[in-house]
Amino acid sequence: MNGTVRTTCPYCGVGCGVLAQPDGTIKGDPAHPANRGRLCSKGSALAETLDDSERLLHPVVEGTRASWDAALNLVAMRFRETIAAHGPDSIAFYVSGQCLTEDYYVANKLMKGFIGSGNIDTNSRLCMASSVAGHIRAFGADVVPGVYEDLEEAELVVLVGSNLAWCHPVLHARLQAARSARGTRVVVVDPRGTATSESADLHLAIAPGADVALFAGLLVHLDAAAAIDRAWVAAHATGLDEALSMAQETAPDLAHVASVTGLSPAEIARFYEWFATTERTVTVYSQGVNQSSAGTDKVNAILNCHLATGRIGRPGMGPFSVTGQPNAMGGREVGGLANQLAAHMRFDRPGDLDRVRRFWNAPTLATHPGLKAVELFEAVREGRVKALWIIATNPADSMPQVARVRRALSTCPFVVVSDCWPTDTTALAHVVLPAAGWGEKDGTVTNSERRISRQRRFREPPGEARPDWWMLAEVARRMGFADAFAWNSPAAVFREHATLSGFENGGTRSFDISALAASTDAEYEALESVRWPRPAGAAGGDRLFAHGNFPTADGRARFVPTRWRPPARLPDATFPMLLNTGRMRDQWHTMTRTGRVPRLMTHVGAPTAAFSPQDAVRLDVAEGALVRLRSPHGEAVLRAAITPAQRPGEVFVPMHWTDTFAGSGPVGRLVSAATDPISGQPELKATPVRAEPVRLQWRGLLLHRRAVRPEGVHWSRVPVGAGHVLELAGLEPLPPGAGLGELAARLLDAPRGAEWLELADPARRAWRFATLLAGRVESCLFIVAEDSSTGLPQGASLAALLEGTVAEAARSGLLAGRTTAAAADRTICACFGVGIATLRAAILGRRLMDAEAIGAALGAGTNCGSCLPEIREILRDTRADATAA
Ligand SMILES: Nc1nc2c(c(=O)[nH]1)N[C@H]1C(S)=C(S)[C@@H](COP(=O)(O)OP(=O)(O)OC[C@H]3O[C@@H](n4cnc5c(=O)[nH]c(N)nc54)[C@H](O)[C@@H]3O)O[C@H]1N2
Ligand SMILES: Nc1nc2c(c(=O)[nH]1)N[C@H]1C(S)=C(S)[C@@H](COP(=O)(O)OP(=O)(O)OC[C@H]3O[C@@H](n4cnc5c(=O)[nH]c(N)nc54)[C@H](O)[C@@H]3O)O[C@H]1N2
Ligand code: SF4
Ligand SMILES: [Mo]
Repeated sequence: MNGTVRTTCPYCGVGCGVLAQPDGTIKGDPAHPANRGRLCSKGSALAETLDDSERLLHPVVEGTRASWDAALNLVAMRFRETIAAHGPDSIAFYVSGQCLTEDYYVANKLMKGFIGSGNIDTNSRLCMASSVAGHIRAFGADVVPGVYEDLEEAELVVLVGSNLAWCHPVLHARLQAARSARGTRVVVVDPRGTATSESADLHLAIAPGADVALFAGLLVHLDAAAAIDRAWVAAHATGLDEALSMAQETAPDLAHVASVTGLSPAEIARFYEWFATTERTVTVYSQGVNQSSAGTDKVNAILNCHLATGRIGRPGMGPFSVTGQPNAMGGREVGGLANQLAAHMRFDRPGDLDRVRRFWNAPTLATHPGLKAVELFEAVREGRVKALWIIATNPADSMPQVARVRRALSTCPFVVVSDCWPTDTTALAHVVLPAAGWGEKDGTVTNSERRISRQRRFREPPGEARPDWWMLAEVARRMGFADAFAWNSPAAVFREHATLSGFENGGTRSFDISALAASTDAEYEALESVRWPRPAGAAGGDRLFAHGNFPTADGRARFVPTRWRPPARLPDATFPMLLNTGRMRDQWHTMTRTGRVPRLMTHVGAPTAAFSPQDAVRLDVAEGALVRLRSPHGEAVLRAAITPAQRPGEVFVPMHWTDTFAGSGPVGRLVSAATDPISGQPELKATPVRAEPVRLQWRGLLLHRRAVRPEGVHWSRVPVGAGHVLELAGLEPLPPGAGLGELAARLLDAPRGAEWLELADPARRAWRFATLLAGRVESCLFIVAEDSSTGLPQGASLAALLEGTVAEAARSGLLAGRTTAAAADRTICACFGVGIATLRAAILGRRLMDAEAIGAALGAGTNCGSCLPEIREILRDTRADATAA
């Protein structure tokens, strides 16, 4: 397509504007208010994800390619039959915060309005549900009152359960820029030390799950310090007394809060004092708050403190739930959660059901909420739900207790999955529908600050891939609902969605974008990003609630009494440690896109289990050693990473790796499915586990053209130029004699007729193998026994072996020589591709004294800045080494 196309990043909820340029490159949109030209490492690498080689290209039914017509007819027929035999609640959709608003609107309308069940839930249940529930309890609606500028205008920013530097990097960069300009104080509340806490003024390494106690204690302190804004509260809120007396019960004094949170009274007092005395305070919170069996109470404990001080909706102050996915917010607007209706209307509010029914002309509107994600997959497993459509999410990896979820999927009579790539979920589907992905479809997304931006198409979808809204509407038509699903473009869907938001609204619902309801196709195409609310005929898009006007019956906000309780499952003698899970800087969820980009795999290339040094000693594991983690739900073998950033008794494993990328599989194998009683959000950050060392017998490195998944060894893989490099770790002793050749043959998995090269060095307990086809390397294997006196080559240095052909004469050298190539340079700054060795050399060689000097010399850290904490650490270590030498 011609010209530069303005679109929006498909990853996190910051919602950065992106320019797709005609030469195929991607850069930040300087005119977009969310990022003003900046992008993080993931956004900067978007062009590298636009590779069609592994995409799903055609509908597939029971493993066989099918036409769209046949596949859609089958889906519609099976749904109709299932409804006829078992009723509407025997069908469910499981969708995603990565659907565009238009996709989401159509899915919700089909399920709630026309199939007539509430059974549509979304991966936002694992992500934002506690914030949604907390907002509704306090404000009467799911509204984030603040805007991004607040982080720049604040004097104190409190980050609770948020690793902003890695998970919302561009927003973090905006905060850091404001800090250098005006000295904003930053407090981080997180059990772990993170890239975010590294630069904070105060890091409260709180005991897992203790946030309610911390914020209840803060409410008590605000009262004692006379920091409560009594006039504002009297005018705009109710329930302070009840909330305060519950707070006094659950967090009576500093000593008590200290004992529950594991923090010192002095650090708690410092935080309380800063909060009480700083009017311009923003509290940002994310998954450390939401993904908890007390998630909703954590949210309300925070909101209580902002309501008490009247610090809401004014510049530089407010509670700020930052959304994870690019369209987490949009999904909440259309009613994508099982307990919402549509356009912020509710099952439990008089009049809403009738209103939606009339607007949609829906014969069989659902009258009660449907199943929430964890319950939903349980219902599938128990056979109550008999047909399921999964769209833009990978629950076989991302749900807790994934073994149960996979069992549910494999026993469900009819599973449809729409995705762009093959995943562990598509592997369990009866019908796989190829979805058009980012850059291939049109629609809108809403970011954390309620800003609606266009995603625009700039390339052709590969094969027969089609947008999700189209598939849904086609199935609806084939089920007999043609009139209600007659749109011919996403613009038409958007107009209906915008119209519904204003329908009989009259100021009762905050979510109102009726000003956009009459957008022509051309206006939709050109739509500049806008923040809601945008009611027809009125200004909008500002902060909300500064002057009350909450969307409750009496216009007042509610304080919610919250009592601290520990995580649902606590460590015991069998499972003595607590497993925490979360994100890494350069990976996105189950890695279907970022795991295919070599440079995004160089920051962290394999999953690890992070332990405190104390636990490492207790467990007798060294850095890089193998450990087995067990929970009541499953087990996994991982490499240990030892870091003082971990609290003793806790272990952290990233959520990203799946069976596609590592032998350990998804951490969801271990994670428990205990949920918050109000939001239904699972406790993904606190599962009791047991860790034990695993003796390593041999180590290996496998270079392969194909994405093989070896069995019987521990492995993880990274993509390199024309293939993959796998790190192997053998848990069984190396077999003697011919057994070793058999092991090698199994791992090398060579095509028929391949040439076999072998170089054994039994004295040093090292072996090398290669297979070639027509002079081209197919696979190489390097094995050293644990007691070997030699090492393995660097994985990255092997990539070149897959390029070109190897001449006859050079074949012996293939195994002997090339393997000692330069050590791989672990990437620190992904934006400019600067590695640790380059940084160290420059720090010493050019006498660079601070991060600014490094930025000026190498560019490193000057784009998104999310590597700055690591650059500062490397600077400190390198200079310390130099001084010591
Ligand atoms: N690089 C990257 N960025 C992403 C994503 C990604 O996959 N990769 N995903 C996006 C999505 S969907 C989401 S939801 C966001 C998530 O963004 P974040 O919520 O910032 O990310 P997490 O790493 O899941 O969790 C944040 C922190 O919560 C802490 N935590 C654990 N238990 C507790 C507790 O009891 N109390 C407190 N206070 N903290 C606790 C963890 O130690 C962790 O550091 O990131 C978005 N951005
Ligand atoms: N243990 C643990 N588990 C977690 C979390 C955690 O912190 N710890 N975090 C939870 C959270 S907050 C989240 S948000 C979830 C995320 O979990 P998932 O939603 O399962 O993760 P993704 O890998 O983002 O899956 C999105 C899928 O949609 C596909 N896709 C991309 N674009 C499109 C499109 O346009 N159409 C279609 N049809 N498909 C598309 C991708 O290829 C991918 O397979 O994980 C949750 N699970
Ligand atoms: S911060 Fe990074 S991942 Fe998030 S929207 Fe911006 S570029 Fe995309
Ligand atoms: Mo999320």
